[in-house]
Amino acid sequence: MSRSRFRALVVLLLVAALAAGSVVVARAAEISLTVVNVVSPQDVKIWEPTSVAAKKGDRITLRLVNKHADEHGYEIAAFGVKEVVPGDKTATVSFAADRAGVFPIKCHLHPAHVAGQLVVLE
Ligand SMILES: [Cu+2]
Repeated sequence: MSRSRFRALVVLLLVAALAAGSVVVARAAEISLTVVNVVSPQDVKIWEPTSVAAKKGDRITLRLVNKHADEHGYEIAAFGVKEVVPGDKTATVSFAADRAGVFPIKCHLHPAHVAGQLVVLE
């Protein structure tokens, strides 16, 4: 193999390695979830599922379905999510889970309404 051909081959392999490397870069996942407002067996109004898990960097979209006649709130204060869902209506919230931790989810209109937590893994 001539010197110039060898050089061309090395450059080609480098470009291929770089291209392959760019494919390996992790891409943030999209999480879409329907959260329904129900009454628990303990007769407490809750959002179900109560807890949402994600990985840092995920984009989360939650479809909030309020099955009750009265309005309820859905708040994840740490991510600026604060939605009031009117009775028998649906609302959608979307945000980026850009930091890891455990963050409370609650109905900000009725503190007695047990909600849950958003768990964002590193
Ligand atoms: Cu409520």
